[in-house]
Amino acid sequence: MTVIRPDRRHLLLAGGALALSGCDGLVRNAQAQCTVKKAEQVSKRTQRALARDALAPEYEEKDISKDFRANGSVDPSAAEYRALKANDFRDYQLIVDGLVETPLALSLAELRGLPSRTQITKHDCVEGWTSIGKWKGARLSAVLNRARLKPEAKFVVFHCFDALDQTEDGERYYTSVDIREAYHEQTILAYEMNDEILPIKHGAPIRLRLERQLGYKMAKYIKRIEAVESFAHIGRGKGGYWEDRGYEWYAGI
Ligand SMILES: Nc1nc2c(c(=O)[nH]1)N[C@H]1C(S)=C(S)[C@@H](COP(=O)(O)O)O[C@H]1N2
Ligand SMILES: [Mo]
Repeated sequence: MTVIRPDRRHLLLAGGALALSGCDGLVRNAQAQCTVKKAEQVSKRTQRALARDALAPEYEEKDISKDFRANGSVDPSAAEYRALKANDFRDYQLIVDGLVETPLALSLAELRGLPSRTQITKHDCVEGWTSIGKWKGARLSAVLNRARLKPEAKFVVFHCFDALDQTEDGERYYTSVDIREAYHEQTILAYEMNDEILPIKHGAPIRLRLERQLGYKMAKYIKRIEAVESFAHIGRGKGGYWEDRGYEWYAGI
């Protein structure tokens, strides 16, 4: 009986365990090798997936910074924002649109009713300072599940109320993440900081928290979340206000 050696190159090219249906047709010895290879590939893929989805470190109450720094916009002057603020954000609605089956307009009460997460994490700004804070918010995954992303959606873009130059027609802050980051467990739309309603200077009524990237990815004053296939049509096309000015799009810490 001839033992057919599994073609290594073929196995590598197959790229994923699911594509490796070839094991079945092989004689026993080759089948065993094939199965081992399959298991190795699955474990490599799992390791990569775990590294990508790993949780950022979380801290204890005692670690919370006494004076969490505020940065960038700290009190948007846009008329639309000031009007909402004047009424304690009772009329605020988070718009979720773009490549979704069900566009949403969620009130703060609705956001508070969604599955939430609380996390004490370290914020790391590209300018070289860090602060530790406690955040509570709706899981972005819950919001996106409700809106039902279309299969073409690859990124979500956060459109904010503020312009850094504080003029009415100034370019508004925006940034974006891919769907995988959007679904990460620590990606939340925070409405509370240190057990209190999110303060204006930290992004009221809603700011993004994701904990494995730098501060500039964490949009404050979110007005609208847009699911897109590409961000070529937004701003200068690099996926964010600072990204358009030379910062990395993936700002891993
Ligand atoms: N809308 C908006 N979001 C923003 C910014 C901004 O100017 N506008 N600055 C970013 C930067 S550079 C940092 S470090 C954090 C600061 O968040 P904090 O004010 O809560 O510390 O917000 C980020 N998100
Ligand atoms: Mo920052």
